[in-house]
Amino acid sequence: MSQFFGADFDQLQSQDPEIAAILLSELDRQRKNLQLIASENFTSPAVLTALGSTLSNKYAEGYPGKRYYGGCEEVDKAEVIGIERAKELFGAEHANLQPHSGASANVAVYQAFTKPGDTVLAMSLPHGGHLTHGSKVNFSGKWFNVESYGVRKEDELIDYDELREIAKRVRPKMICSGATAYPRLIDFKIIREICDEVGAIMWVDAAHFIGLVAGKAIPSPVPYADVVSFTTHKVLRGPRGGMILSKAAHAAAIDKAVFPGMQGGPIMSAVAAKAIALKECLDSAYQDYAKQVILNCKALASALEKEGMRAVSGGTDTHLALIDIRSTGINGKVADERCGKSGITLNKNAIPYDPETPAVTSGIRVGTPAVTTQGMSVTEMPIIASLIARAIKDGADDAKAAAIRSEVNALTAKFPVYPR
Ligand code: DSN
Repeated sequence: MSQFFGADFDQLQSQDPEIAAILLSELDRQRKNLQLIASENFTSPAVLTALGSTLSNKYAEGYPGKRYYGGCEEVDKAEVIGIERAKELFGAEHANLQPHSGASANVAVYQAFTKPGDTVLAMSLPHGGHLTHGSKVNFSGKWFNVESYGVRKEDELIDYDELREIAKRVRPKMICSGATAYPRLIDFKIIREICDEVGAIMWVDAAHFIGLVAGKAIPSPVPYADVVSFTTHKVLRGPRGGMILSKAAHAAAIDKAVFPGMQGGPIMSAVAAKAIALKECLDSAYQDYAKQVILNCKALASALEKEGMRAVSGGTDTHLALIDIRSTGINGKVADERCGKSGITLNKNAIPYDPETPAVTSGIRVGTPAVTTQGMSVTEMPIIASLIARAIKDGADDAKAAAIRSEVNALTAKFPVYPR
């Protein structure tokens, strides 16, 4: 049976040893290094099985029961199950599991609620937003008039008074909240009020934190928002992909915007994998996991502060921390490189009001979804913080980087990933 699920690795090795070797060495990299990229995780073997299944062969343009191709009986069942699980998990009125990615989901949101040239208000990218929230190099910034709000300089928290003032001035069609590098909770009640005051659609891009919502570890935007878009592969721990939740009143607009508005055939292996991940999230063990992700991140941020670095906004309420590393005398780009050489995978990241360019930055972003999946707890966070601090300081030296890397390997060996 295994060959039907893409699991016949021996066959791949004899057919295409070059690619087989890459699959193995990537598995090795994921097992041995510390994975601290806040938007990554280790999905379950069950999810990987669906991704590598024959569902990948099926064209299924349209929606369950209304497809443009025959032979969709089986994939229809998977999509219906996934939609029902998403609605149950998030208490949502409508769910669309077809977007190929978070960025694709966001294209659909723009298409459902706006026309090119309309004004949209979103968090500025340098303060933690996302490319699809109006960056000039992205379709959003090219086709829409995107105005931005940001965080206050004093406390690095979203300035809701400023947000309201800008909204009243620019009268946006849609207000987007959600970010990729904002470590704090967002007040969705205030944002709903502002949207109502100016007649804007409330869009939450929950890609980063939706897994924490699924695990009931932080408040949900779903009761407040008209539409919530997200990726399924971050804390949520599903396959790489996107999803959209909305109020029932917007269901037809969202579905039309995804297909035929923005995509052709959905990737049905990914849709089935999303359904599996949603079932996993409905389990109480996932709720424990989501809470542990936050506890670990708080512990990591505070341990990095003890190592002499500064957590932006003074800490975190979520799965990620943004660390201002200027005290080390090393910029984000060099820190990222030195950590990589030492077996620690993280990313350089701009901090609010960063004096450096986005390619250099004064910060790093760290996240705990992956290390928590592999079973690490608050006990390991000071060890990780010390390894990061040493890598930033000494990682230029090959021998010192190798020594740190072997300590990283010893630590990760105690928490094996995909042990089989
Ligand atoms: N690339 C994602 C992240 O790392 O935050 C956002 O899309």
